[in-house]
Amino acid sequence: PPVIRREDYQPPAWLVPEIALDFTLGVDATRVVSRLTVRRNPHGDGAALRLNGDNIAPLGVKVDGVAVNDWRLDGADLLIDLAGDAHAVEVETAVNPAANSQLMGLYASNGMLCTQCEAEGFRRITFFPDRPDVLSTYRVRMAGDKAAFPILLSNGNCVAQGDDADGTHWAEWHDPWPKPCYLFALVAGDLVANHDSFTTMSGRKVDLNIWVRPGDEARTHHAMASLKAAMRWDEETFGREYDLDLFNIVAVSDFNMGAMENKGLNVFNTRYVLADPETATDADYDAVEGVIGHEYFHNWSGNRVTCRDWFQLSLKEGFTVLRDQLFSADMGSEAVKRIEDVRVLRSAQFPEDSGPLAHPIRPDSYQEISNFYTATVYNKGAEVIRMMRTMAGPERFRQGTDLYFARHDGEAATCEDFVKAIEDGSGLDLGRFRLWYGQAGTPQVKVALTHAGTTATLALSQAVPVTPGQPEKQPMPIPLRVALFDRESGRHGGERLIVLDKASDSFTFDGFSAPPVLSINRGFSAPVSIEADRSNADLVFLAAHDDDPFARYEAMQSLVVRHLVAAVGGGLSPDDRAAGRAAIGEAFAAFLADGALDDLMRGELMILPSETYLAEQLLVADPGAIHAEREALKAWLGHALQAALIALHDRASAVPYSRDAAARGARKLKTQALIYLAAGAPEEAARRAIAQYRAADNMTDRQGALMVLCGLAVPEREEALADFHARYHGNALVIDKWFSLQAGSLHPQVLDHVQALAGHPDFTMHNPNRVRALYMAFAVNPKGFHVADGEGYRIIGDLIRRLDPINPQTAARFVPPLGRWRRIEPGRSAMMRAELERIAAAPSLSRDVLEQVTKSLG
Ligand code: DPP
Ligand code: ZN
Repeated sequence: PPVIRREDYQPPAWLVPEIALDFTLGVDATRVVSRLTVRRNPHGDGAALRLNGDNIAPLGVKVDGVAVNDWRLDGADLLIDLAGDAHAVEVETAVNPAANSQLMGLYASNGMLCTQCEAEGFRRITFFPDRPDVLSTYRVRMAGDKAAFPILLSNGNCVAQGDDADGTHWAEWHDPWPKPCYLFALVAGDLVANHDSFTTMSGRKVDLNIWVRPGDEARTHHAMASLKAAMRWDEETFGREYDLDLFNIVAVSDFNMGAMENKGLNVFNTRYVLADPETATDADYDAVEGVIGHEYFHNWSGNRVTCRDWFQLSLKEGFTVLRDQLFSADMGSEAVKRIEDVRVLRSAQFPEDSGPLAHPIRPDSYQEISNFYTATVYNKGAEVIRMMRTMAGPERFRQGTDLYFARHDGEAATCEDFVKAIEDGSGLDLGRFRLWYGQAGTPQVKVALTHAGTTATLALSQAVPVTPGQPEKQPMPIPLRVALFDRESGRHGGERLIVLDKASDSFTFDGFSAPPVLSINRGFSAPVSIEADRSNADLVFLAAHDDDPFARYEAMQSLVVRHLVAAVGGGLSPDDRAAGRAAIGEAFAAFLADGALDDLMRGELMILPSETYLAEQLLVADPGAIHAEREALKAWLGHALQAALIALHDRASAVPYSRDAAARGARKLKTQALIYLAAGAPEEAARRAIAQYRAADNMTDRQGALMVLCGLAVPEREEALADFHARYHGNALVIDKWFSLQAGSLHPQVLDHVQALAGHPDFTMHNPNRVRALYMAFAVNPKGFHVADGEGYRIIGDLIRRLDPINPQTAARFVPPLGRWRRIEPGRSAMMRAELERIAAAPSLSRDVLEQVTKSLG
């Protein structure tokens, strides 16, 4: 497949200021007539009009009202030579939505029609310059059977509608805001809405609708509350007001992504809309709030200012992820949100950055753009912008974003435009900081603190690792929030922001008569990994005393990482092992008992570093050893702290259900306590888990109990699984949980379970949520995926080959776990590699899978 390069960017030869689309809807056949007003771009190269297509044929082409046949096809694209500088071009196509299993373009989902166009789906509907720097105003007419499609929606405002005598009806929509075609959307189906409204800061009333299948209305209230909160928050925090009189959200159960920010008509995966206490966990509620915010915030960061080309994807995604993170932090606990975001970064992005698919947040090339909707572009992209905000401070950062929106409103911009606007607006010098956009790899920062007289000296050095295609790296500016604690008082004299912008540097701190305790990268101010030589005693001190909640969590994590990495390496004497466990146990007991901590934060501190993150610490990891050592530590803690954990579980179980922070914290603790008890006192855990399951009046408690039972070989496991399936039969999102909990479990027979579930009548390869529920849960379950005989790799390899012809975009997402082979011990490594080779040898792979497999082997 051809490689697309950022440096080859050329402005479009033709612009399309207006498009009128006319749809005659049918589930098996939809006809599309597209009328384009095209104008030669004075900055273009004078070439023919290139209209991209994918899997469609031109049924008729007219230029200025006259049928022509001197068009030609270049691959899947339609080329038309045009003599003048402005023309009207009309093209007719037909598509079969029911046969569209890729879920890109126009497709059918449970009898309803809907679209997904980002990144390159519009070309599967009609011929068009499918690139984000071609912006048009849209007029959309659609007509179809009124019984099958009572609701007809598109972007912007509905300007006319009517019934025809033959049982069909039609609607016309107009979107006044010019947009690239990836933001086009159409939905037709039997839907009901939760209606509400929002009054903007300038007093305009906006109608809000959340459209779902009949019966699901009662589960839309949290999404609606989140939407209104997001609209208000964006006004208050970024000065951004909504710009249409109508905002529609539609929930669809067959969807590749989480959701899509189409102008005025967001289309959502049902899992990020539907929530009630009986069917959604607290984490699900948080995810709904976050994704509703994310897509809404795109209205400015993405839609009003869009991307020039797909290499600039992080321009809208990194920025919008940062915006949704700040929103969620303001809605709930800032400390817990930060910890959760870092946990995601470390378990999803760090491995990407150190593997064969590593790429900068602004990639230089791609074969299939769908493969670049990554944790790097999204989450590291957000971290990079967060660093600018940390260096500028929130007020000056806001001046930068105000300037960015003012300067580029209505444009297709670049990452460089963004950085320049932040630079000009905030007064920061971001010269070398731009390296963060171009260099892949997680910087490693080495830290040493020395003390002499009354001065403490912090010596820092950085190295950015080699990544594919980038053998040489330059040092980058790394902002680090630092505090030095006095050991006696347990306090520090103020935090300092230092910026390490060279390969190495040192910083001095005066006024310390004794060596202080170092707290560094507080709040995770930079997305780097820190190597600091700190004693267990210092880490225990910070875990108990640090006033930065992230640093407190981090001290606990470091204590555990250091212990487990040494244990896995075989370098722990029995005495060292006992001392390491004692230090961890001491820190654990201290925060379990700390009356000043809220329970949400306490629950966070209880979560051990993931096996993926532990593997990241090693050049070559043995997943079996990591799993065994981590489980052994859990068991030791569960046993040593049994009484405290039981008391915690009892206390938390007495708190009645509510959505407030205290009750959510109690629910989090219940599950965490059971996790440790399951490892250290399995019979006690099984008794408590089944009791919690039976008494549950909410999904958080029920799922937590079932998760723990799933990992235990006890009869209560089958009872609870059968009850859960019967109770929620027909509720797709909850049945997804039933699959995930089994595939992600610690049960010794997890492989057999996964193979049996693949043949379950509720399993289908055609629903991405269900595929991910079973197979992604399994692929990220080290116990199953890395089973020593390689069967886990075969399961994922087979899945990729079977799913690829159906849904290549989703299939390609399963390649990265196998792509880790270089960093895994030799026995497993060879089997992972062999599995990739088996996939590569399959006939006719999609571009999506081929790119990922080739790069993973390369
Ligand atoms: N819908 C995806 C997102 O919002 C892609 N834009 O991130
Ligand atoms: Zn997004």
